[in-house]
Amino acid sequence: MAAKDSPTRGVFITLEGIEGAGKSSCIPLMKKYLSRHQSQLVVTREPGGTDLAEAIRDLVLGISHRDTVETPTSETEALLMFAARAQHLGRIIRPALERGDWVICDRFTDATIAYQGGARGLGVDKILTLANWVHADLWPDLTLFFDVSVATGSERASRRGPRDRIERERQDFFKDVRNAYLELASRFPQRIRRIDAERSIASVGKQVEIELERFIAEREAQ
Ligand code: Z5A
Repeated sequence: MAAKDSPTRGVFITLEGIEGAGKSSCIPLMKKYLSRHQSQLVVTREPGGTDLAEAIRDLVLGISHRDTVETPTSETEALLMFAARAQHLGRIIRPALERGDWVICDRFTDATIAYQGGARGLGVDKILTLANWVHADLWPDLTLFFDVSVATGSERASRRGPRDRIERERQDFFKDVRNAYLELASRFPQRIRRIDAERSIASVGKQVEIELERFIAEREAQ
């Protein structure tokens, strides 16, 4: 089922939140729900989604070279996120949407606005300049923002094993990230839907289904 205003374009859904918010845990449920409405689903993530973008992910998160690579400056971090994004858009996201597929992407430019623009202090304008260069014509149709307190997110993330370079940031950093997301959600209430991710997995899943149902009904009514 493609957008009515553009019969061949698919739908672009993104997931956002601080670390440990529970985004990734909801993807199987989303796939199951959306497959009732759309058979062609592409599930992907950022930074990453292609071999080159995954290599950039390893570099920027300090995964394979944890102790050997120098720490990127905030500007370098933002530019690497957009280098990975440009590749991901060109090789995976745009071709999928052009085929009419629906794309679920774990993080996108809202994450750069929240992490590098907000918490790293680069400001929203610099991030939007890069976004306008790389994807001025393409923003998500729907963003689910999984909102949890920093304490809950951190406790959940700690269950998963070793933390990457960004996950090892101080608690205040994640408070700034969360505040930036809350501001984005209040600025774009139509696109960004807040999920109360403090609740149980089952309850979060229910809220996600309600938001997807609402989104699909709104599209069909257009
Ligand atoms: N980053 C950036 O800085 N700029 C950018 O532009 C982009 C990214 C795109 C990697 O992202 C890092 O890159 C990320 C932001 C930065 N760093 N941080 N922080 P990522 O999305 O790949 O990694 P992540 O944010 O660290 O994902 P995450 O911690 O895996 O979060 P999650 O997917 O939201 O959580 P989860 O894996 O679904 O759940 C975590 C644990 O909690 C797991 O054990 C679950 O079973 C449990 N869980 C989940 N939901 C619940 C509920 N409701 N109740 C109880 N337990 C739960």
